[in-house]
Amino acid sequence: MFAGLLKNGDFESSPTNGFSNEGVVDGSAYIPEWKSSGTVELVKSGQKQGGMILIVPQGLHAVRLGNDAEISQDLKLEKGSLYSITFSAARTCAQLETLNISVPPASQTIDLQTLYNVQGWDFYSVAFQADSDDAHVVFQNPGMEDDPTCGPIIDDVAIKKLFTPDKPKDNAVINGDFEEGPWMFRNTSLGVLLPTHLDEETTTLPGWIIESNRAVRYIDSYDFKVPQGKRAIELLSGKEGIISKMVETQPNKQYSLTFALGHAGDSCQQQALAIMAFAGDQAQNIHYMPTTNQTYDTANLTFTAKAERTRIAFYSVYYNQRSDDKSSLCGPVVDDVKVWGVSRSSRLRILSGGLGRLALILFVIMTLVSGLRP
Ligand SMILES: [Ca+2]
Repeated sequence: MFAGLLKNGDFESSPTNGFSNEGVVDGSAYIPEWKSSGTVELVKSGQKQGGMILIVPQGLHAVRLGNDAEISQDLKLEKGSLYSITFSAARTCAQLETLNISVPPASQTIDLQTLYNVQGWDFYSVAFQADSDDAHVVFQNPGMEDDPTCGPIIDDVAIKKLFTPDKPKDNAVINGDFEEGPWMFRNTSLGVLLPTHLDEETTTLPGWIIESNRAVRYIDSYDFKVPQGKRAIELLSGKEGIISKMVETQPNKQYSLTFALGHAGDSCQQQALAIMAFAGDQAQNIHYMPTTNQTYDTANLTFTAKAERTRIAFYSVYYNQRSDDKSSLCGPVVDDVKVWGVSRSSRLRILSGGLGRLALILFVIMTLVSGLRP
C-alpha cells in the first residue's frame, strides 16, 4: 500500500537541463513527474522577491503557482478507497490567497490567509474518495491577484490511504484515540493542519469532522507531547476550531464522556488551557490542571442521551499563542475520547451501597438509643 511522498513530491529532482535561473517554468513537462499550466515557478531557498525572501518549506526547492496556474500528477489508486493528501504551503503576499486541491471530481479549496505559526508556512491535509483507479491530483491557484508575482508556494506533497477503524468493543467512539489520520512528516514540529471538513464520510481524520472555519492541528508523539498512543489533536483558535462527531447512543440511557486533556509541550503550558466539551445537551468548561509528572489529565462529562445519535464536540476556551514566539497558535490537547454507557447495574450498586450504609447507621443509632434505656 502506497503511503508517503509523491514522485518528486518535494520538487528537489533536477529538470533535464538543470534548475533554471529564471525560475519560471517554460514547458508543461519541465518539473520532473509533474505537469503544469500557467505561470508556475520553481523557487529556490533564499530567493528574494522585492526585498522579501521567499519561503521554501523544506529542502532547496518548492513550486509557486501564479494566477490560475496549476500543477498535476497522475496517481494509481484503489477505486472507492479513502485517501488523504498532506502538503506544505505558504502564501507570498499579504492578500488573501487560496489553494484548490482536487482529485477530480473531488475538490477542496483551502484558505491560506491565517498564519498558524511564525515560520510562515504549514502542513495541510485534505481527504477524498478515489472515483477510479487512474486518478490525478491537481494543485491550482484559483486567485486572480493584481500582482502576478503573488501566489502560493507548495512543497512536500504526500498521500496516504486511510481506513476507518472498527468501533471499539468497550465504547461508542470510533477513532477516539486519533491514531488514524493523514500522513505526517517526521521532525517538522509543526504537525498537520486539518482544515474545515464537514463530510463525515470523507474526512482526513476518520470518524470526525472539523466543523469550524479555522483548522485544528494533528500532532504526533515524535515532536509533541501526546497523552495516548502516537497521535492526538491540538485545538487552536479558541471557539473557531471545533472537532465533533456523532456517536451511537440509546435514548434515555446515561453515558459518560471521558477524554485526556493536556498540553502539547510546545510552550503553551505556561498559559491557562481549557476546553469546552459537548455531549448532547450537556456542555462543560474544563480547565487543564498541570501536574508535575504528567502532561495530561483525565476529564469526564456525564449525560443522558436524547436520541439514537448524540453529538460530541470540543473547542478551546482560550485563544492561546506560544509563549516562546508569542505568535504561533497553540492550545489544549485532546486524546483518548470514549463514551461509556453507565450501566443500570452499576447505578443500582451505588444506590444499594448507599442504602446499606444508611441501614447500618440507623442500626447503630437504634442500638445506642436502646442502650440508653433504663
Ligand atoms: Ca492518541
